[in-house]
Amino acid sequence: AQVGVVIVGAGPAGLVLGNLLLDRGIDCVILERRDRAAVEGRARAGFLAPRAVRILTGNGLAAGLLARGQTHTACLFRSDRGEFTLDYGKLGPGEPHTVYPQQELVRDLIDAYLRRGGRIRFGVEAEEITDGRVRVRGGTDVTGRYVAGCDGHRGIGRATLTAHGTRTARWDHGVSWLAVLAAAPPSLPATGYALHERGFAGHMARTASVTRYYLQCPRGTDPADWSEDRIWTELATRMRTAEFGPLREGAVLEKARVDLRSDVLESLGTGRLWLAGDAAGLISPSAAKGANLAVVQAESLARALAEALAHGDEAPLARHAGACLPRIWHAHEFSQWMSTLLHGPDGDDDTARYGRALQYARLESLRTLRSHQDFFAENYTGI
Ligand code: RFL
Repeated sequence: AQVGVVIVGAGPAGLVLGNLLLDRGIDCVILERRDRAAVEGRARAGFLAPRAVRILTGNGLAAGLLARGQTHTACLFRSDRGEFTLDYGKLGPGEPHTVYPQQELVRDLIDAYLRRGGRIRFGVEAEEITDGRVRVRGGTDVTGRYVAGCDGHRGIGRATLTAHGTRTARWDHGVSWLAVLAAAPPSLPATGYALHERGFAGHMARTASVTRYYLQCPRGTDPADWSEDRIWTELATRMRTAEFGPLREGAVLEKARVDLRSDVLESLGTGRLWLAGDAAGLISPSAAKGANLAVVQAESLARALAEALAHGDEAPLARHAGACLPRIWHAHEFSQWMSTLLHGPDGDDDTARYGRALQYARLESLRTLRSHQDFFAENYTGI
């Protein structure tokens, strides 16, 4: 039997979409390649923007994050010129982030979806999407009036659209980060961005006992080459602990290399296949927008699919794409801005010196000019 919407992927995008479709009385099924424990254990994002929090709250999906999430309103920048804190919660629109680990959000969204009577099939991999039909590896096809590709950047949703001619706009930031998850309480009361001649280092809270750190590293770096000792020594150097005080160290729970790349599809879907989240575009993690864009797009797609199904008319989906793409590009523009603030060019030729001097000029504007601080706050917390 045909369902209203087959959702491929149980990440933040697919799960928000599934919950919102059920609330609108639309029959759907989620197909997820991994098992439930793997999906619920995958630590990635942590910073939720006010708009994403409002969407989750407004749809009854925020009990966990409101109870256990932490409010963050400040970030600090360190360099060889000293340190300053930006209270972004008091600048621009004056809004905070809510820090809540992505895997906990995913857990909450799965619980909520099942409580609403939703169907989700774990360990089921979509292999091919043709019109509304999803071919499943080793199983029976699942057919929907629509298919929502929420299966991330390497998923079949994106591959299907691009195979049919949808083009991509792409940028390689040319840098990588070693993303470290440490069993250690945060070392700073704020998100920390350290500029250093050895490369960027970042500090982001997750919970009272877990902190994420980032170390800029060369492309091709093998995380296995980074022992705990080497990680903490390098973090101490780049975060200038000799000057500003020690980090609170702990066991390294995970280390992975993230190559900073961004891309956006020129269209979010066509006909019966529509994408949301990382499937529709990858955004470099420099401004922590990925999970937020996933939530915002899923909410918009849910409304559009509901209208399209009610009226048998695809115009709402075109309007959804028309409204979302400029938002996605706005987030990319700020992420790009952040990336050039955090990463100076390598080398010591004229061009590298020019790039690094601009990086410091940008940092100085952020330290001293209220207009730049307001710009930062508005874009840092905005979607
Ligand atoms: P996800 O979360 O990748 O979920 C896609 C799901 O689809 C499944 N799947 C399939 N299922 C069935 N059949 C197939 N053929 C399938 N192919 C794939 C996968 O198993 C998976 O469960 O995508 P979604 O929902 O679009 O969500 C996107 C976010 O996960 C992502 O943008 C963020 O995690 C990015 N990100 C951050 N975003 C933020 O907003 N704030 C942050 O602080 C932040 N920090 C981060 C991040 C990403 C990171 N990594 C690992 C790249 C930190 C890191 C280190």
